[in-house]
Amino acid sequence: MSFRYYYADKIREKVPHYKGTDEELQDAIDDVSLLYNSAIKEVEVKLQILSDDFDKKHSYMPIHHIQSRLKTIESIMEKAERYGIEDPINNLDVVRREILDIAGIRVVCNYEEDLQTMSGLLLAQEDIELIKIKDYTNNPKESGYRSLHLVVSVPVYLVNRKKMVPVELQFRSIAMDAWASLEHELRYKNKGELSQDIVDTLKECAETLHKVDERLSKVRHQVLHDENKYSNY
Ligand code: 0O2
Repeated sequence: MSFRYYYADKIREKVPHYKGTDEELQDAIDDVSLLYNSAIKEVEVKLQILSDDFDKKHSYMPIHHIQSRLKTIESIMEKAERYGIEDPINNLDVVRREILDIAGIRVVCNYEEDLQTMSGLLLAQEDIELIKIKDYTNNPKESGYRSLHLVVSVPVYLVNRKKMVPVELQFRSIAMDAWASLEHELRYKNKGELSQDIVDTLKECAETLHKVDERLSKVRHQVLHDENKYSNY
């Protein structure tokens, strides 16, 4: 993943209020990109190592796949304005303090119970600091969405300094990931507006998938002849 993919002259028209030169704007953007991309890499490696060790110890990999993304500068500015940050492009320090999902990682696990296992293992690491947790696994959102959201702070070591950088992690089951992608696309295609009928149907689908997740988990334990094999983590 390259960190130098924004170019100040191209985004200048999107942030006309920036007070510095093009070089300063490019520098500021590169700084943000380098830090947040590095933080994503650090956390991805940690998760990969945990998954590999899990496989070695239990012949089982809890993580199905991992996706990551860096918010675009336009999306960061849009969110900053929504958060009421004044003149965000000239106040990037405030933006970085307030917007905690500039770096985002989605951890898609095989079974719902793996969300707690993997998030717990990550949080137990001494250089990981928990900033925020939103647990929608047992308390789904109105839409039916279930996931475990964490914001953690991770150290990034640069040439002459260490920076703690926030990363948002979304832990989801495969079933909920499929639902969330489709629901997000439908909402996006319809500019966020869906009829009550559709909203209700999507919620029912989410509930059905949650029941399927629970059943699959039971089947897994029956097959393994073990009620709570990984609960010690
Ligand atoms: P993207 O590009 O997916 O990241 P906050 O971000 O904290 O200001 P909120 O809504 O309180 O706002 O945060 P929350 O609940 O942690 O949710 C943020 C992200 O979770 C969203 O990011 C989605 O990725 C996902 N999400 C939350 N609710 C739903 C839902 O009902 N359906 C789907 N499909 N996804 C959801 P963004 O902001 O959409 O952008």
